[in-house]
Amino acid sequence: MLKLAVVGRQNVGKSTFVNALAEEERVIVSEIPGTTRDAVDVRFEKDGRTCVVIDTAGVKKRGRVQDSIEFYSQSRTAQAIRRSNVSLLILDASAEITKVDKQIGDEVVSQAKPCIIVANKWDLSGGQVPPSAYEKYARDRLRGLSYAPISFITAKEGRKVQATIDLAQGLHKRASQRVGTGELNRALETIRDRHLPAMRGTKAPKIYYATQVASAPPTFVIFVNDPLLFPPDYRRSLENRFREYLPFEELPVRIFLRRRQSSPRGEGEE
Ligand SMILES: Nc1nc2c(ncn2[C@@H]2O[C@H](COP(=O)(O)OP(=O)(O)OP(=O)(O)O)[C@@H](O)[C@H]2O)c(=O)[nH]1
Ligand SMILES: [Mg+2]
Repeated sequence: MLKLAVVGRQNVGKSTFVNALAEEERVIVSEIPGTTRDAVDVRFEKDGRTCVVIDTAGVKKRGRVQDSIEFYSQSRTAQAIRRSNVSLLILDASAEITKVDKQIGDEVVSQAKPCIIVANKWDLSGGQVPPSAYEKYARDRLRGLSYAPISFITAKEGRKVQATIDLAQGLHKRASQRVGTGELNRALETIRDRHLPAMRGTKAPKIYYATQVASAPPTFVIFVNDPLLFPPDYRRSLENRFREYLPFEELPVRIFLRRRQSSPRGEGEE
């Protein structure tokens, strides 16, 4: 079942989005920041399928002394993300992307959740801002979420709301799938042949084979001669290659490197 966490800072239009989705007024919307006080599960049927959307209280900018309401909304947001299978990070496209937006994005990344960056209030741009320019800006600000697709919506008019849900449904479905060992290791061979990390000292890094150990998020173990020969930036690039060469485009993937003396399948040997 699709379970969406609708997260973001105050007043960006989260509750408006939830109502547009449910096609009725299920939660309170107002121009006053801090309208939603607690996370609520809104359950509805879509195309004969049950779907749950978690509307959350907007996260407020952190004060110098954090008050209990701020702390509460942050931890409730983290909790909603945990309970979801896809998170929707709602942004107000007519305003700057702030530190709070980034913090919430980082929470999504650390939980390795499929995510859509939702640029809401697109009507207010009045056709002046090309989507590609906004996307560039958002990607620059939300570095960790590089895997997440962006959707431009006007929740108030229900525009692109359905398309966003269809996208979420697709992400959820693909995040739950497993690839066969054959396909996985063919992709790994290509990656290994094209992009090996540079040699460190005298020892050459070697990649033997991989196995998928979990889905949602897709999680892999790659057996190598020595994990220490694979620096963090190479590990990140491996994640990008996995998205590129396997059907995990636009999804978070987790990769663990594990030591193995040599490949039992005889691969990766000179
Ligand atoms: N122009 C425009 N205004 C919007 C849009 N979506 C929401 N709004 C307005 O933005 C204000 C805040 O909307 P809410 O849905 O209450 O925002 P929220 O994110 O749930 O806010 P909190 O619950 O306080 O965190 C309201 O005045 C909405 O009418 C949109 O697509 N375009
Ligand atoms: Mg709200």
